[in-house]
Amino acid sequence: MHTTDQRSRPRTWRHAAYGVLATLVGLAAAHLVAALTVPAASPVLAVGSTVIDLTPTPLKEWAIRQFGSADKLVLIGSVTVVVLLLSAVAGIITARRETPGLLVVVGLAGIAGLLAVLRPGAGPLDLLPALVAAAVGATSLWWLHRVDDRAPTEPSPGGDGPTRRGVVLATGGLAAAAVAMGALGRWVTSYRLGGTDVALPVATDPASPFPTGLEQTYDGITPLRTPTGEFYRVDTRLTLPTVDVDSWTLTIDGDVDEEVTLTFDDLAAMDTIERDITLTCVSNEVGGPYVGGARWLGVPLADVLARAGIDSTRADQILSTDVDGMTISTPLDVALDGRDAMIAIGMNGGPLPRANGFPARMVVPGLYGFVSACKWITRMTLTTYDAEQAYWTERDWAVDAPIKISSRVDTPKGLSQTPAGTVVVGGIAWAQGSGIEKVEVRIDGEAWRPAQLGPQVTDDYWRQWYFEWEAEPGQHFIACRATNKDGDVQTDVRMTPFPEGSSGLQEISVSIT
Ligand SMILES: Nc1nc2c(c(=O)[nH]1)N[C@H]1C(S)=C(S)[C@@H](COP(=O)(O)O)O[C@H]1N2
Ligand SMILES: [Mo]
Repeated sequence: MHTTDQRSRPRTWRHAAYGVLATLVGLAAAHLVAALTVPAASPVLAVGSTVIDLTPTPLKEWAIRQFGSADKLVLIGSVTVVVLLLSAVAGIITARRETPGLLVVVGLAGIAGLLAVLRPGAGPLDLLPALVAAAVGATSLWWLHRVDDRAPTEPSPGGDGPTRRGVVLATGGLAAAAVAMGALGRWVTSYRLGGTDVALPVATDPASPFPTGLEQTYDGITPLRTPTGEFYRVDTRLTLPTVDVDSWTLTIDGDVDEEVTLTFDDLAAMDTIERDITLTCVSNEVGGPYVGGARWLGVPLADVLARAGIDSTRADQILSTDVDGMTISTPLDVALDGRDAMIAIGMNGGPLPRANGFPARMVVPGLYGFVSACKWITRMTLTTYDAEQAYWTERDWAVDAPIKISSRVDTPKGLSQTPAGTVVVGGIAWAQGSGIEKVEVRIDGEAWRPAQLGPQVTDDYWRQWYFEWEAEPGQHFIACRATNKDGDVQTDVRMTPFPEGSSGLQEISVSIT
């Protein structure tokens, strides 16, 4: 009795370990397959994000309070612990009755697969990683038991007879395979995502809940928030820089009390704000596409500059330099006038994409990007416009370039054909700093008529609008104009983008049939 007990306990532990190992191998294989197909369908991520979505808000808030930016890690970690416990049970069952034990592993993978295909926007391909997890996990467990069965029940005198060595080789080999596949999966994912894998802090000062945009109701209106991958990109580069975040730094020098250099972790540890801000390019023509709305996470610019001390500076310019030495100037007084200027490290809940400045960029609401939004920023030099000139200043562009009040017709498209009846004319308007008060529509040069406005996000954010037009057959002209909250009306005076931004009204022609 005594001897059986002593033998069966290690035996139980061993089989539990087989269950855990088999599941880890299955998960690693699935993660690798997901990395190559649909990263979000990786069982760990699919289950993890479902759990995060389903976590009641109070619990989520508690986790954020308790663990800060590690909250998601803790939630996913808890799920992993439960899964591994169940895998241990599967291992123990398999030792007694093979098929039911293996079915537990298949069942666990099945749940992950189900959650993966139930995620919004999922397709049949999202099932693949879970299938791989089931096949690899169950096969590994079955194989470990076969190898184990062949090992002697009593330890041989030397402790490692040939078949014991089989067990060691099998477990060691599978563990190594799991680590290798897991690492490869991570590498493939970060390679595909452009290596922008960083931990972001939870905003000290978060943005308000984001409202539902008009695009849900009216086809063709620009989405209230630009999807990250569709954000416009304007810069002087042919290829994107690959910045290693671990060695990246941001230096504040020039006319400061004391030059400082911050690492990404230094920045991320400071108080952060989260703000919805619409960026605009000075090169945007009337009606053009170089404008986008995003939720930015960053450190207030004033706090970053305060690290170096600028109380007694005589500078009037922040000269920002990017990883390759490209420079962008920003008027110091504008940047520090109380607006939400920041060094952004996050965009729409994730890190900055490489195209939009990973790992950090400047964002100054109300200024065109070319005098504010330095991407891949590495240095801010406090200096004067007399002493030093930035890239575009040397090319005679304006130095202080506030974004002009603008509006754009998104739908119907210019020169399109639309059947007569009620036609929804819709688009966006922006007047960063003041905010949009009114948008009006003019058909065929007649009186201006008010459009309906979409939800207000912030005064630094664009506003959607629409106008229901009873359209009669024929050729028609549609124009729009915006008014900001100070009562300033968008000008109809035509200006080219050079040197300080385009102006004028957009007027499109449509044919109603
Ligand atoms: N380093 C660097 N930053 C830059 C630029 C650039 O060429 N190089 N272009 C600027 C311009 S002109 C604009 S409009 C914005 C565009 O930002 P986005 O590409 O993220 O939309 O980035 C600004 N920041
Ligand atoms: Mo720009």
